[in-house]
Amino acid sequence: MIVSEVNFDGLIGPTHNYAGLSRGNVASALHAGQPSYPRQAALQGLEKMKSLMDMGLTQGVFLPPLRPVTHLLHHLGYKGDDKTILKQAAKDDRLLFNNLCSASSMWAANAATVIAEFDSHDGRVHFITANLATMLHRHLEAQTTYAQLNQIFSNSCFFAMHHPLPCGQHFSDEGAANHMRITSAHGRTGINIFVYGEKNDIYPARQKLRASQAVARLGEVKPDLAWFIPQKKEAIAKGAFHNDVVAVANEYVLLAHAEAFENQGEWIKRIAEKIDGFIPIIIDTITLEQAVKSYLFNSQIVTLKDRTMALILPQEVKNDPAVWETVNRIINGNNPIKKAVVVDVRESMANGGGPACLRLRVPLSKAALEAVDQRFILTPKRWEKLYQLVENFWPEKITPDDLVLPELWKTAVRAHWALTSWLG
Ligand code: SUG
Repeated sequence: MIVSEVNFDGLIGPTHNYAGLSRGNVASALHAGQPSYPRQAALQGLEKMKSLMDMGLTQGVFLPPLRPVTHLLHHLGYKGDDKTILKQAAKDDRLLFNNLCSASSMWAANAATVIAEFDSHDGRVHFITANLATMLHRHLEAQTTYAQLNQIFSNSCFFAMHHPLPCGQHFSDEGAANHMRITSAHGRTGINIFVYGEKNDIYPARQKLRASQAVARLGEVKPDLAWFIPQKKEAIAKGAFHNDVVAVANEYVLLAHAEAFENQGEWIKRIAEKIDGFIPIIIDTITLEQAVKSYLFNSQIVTLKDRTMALILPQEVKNDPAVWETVNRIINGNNPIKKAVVVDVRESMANGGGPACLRLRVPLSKAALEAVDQRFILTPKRWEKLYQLVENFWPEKITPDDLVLPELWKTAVRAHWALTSWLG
């Protein structure tokens, strides 16, 4: 059966800003309070999508929910119309207000965990919506993400949709950013590796073991195909708040920092015993700090039509000669990765989101792809329209002071309506 992997990228929303909301995310803390450039951010994301389309890959898109979001304020006892309660919240509690404005749904790797049809008991693709319970601004995404996934993958012959897990410290789940599928080919059975964080005194471990176990159960992953691997504490302490900051897999290739997992050597050995032709590329030529700064491991690895693979890297990998040398060593090494494509996603990177964070990968057979709502699959024409729409409706620049201005909220509403009509 022909199966390919479709990347669904989160379109970066018009309120993209730097509020320093993510403890443990070095870039988010570093850029807190700086001006952001939402239009440029969204165009950078769209250019990345176009690079993949130009390589002959199918590319999907998720649309951002409206921000600032107001339903939480009603829930918290605020009364009045949207403008009134937003003004009041901005005055009363600026931190709460900032959470309402975040455009964090752009990081689609945290939208859900996706289980391929070959690995699940019922032969369907399962989507387990992430609860993102550790951080409020991210948790606010969960319900709209669930609704959007239901809309795009509504055909229940092919797709099974799951609500976010209950919240609370035991069930924090951040989706595909902590899940890797290793398989001899996209269309075959694979091992599902769930990477979780153990108790850590410095930063929160954002993916909990119990959550990963529940995700595997809900996705009906065959028991011998669900493996649970602890993330190295040191990696979390150095800023690897998700596994995809230090490791990425594609089919039978694993690219990982040497300090990504606890007992790494043992796990690699076990994967090699299970997967024919497994190629681990373990990097010890750069430190964890260099990995977190450059986001080398937050690259996308994609399989091209000729079965070679390409690395889609953030331009920051070029800033550090040791990292760039490592990239060249990978490309020239004895493995299928033959091409490095450097993309500019600087606006997202400044909040800790590289190329891989911006997309949710979905392995789809030809029939399953046809069952997807095609309005969310980009064609050159649809891409062009979306690009124009961002140019026309997204604000150029946002400073922290702008965030509380009703004029900005109006701009966000106008952009939202423009997107809705684009969707038809
Ligand atoms: O959850 N940053 C996101 C970045 C998510 C990256 N995703 C993956 N690694 N898959 C986060 O930490 C910062 C928002 C702010 O500070 O304004 C933020 O939420």
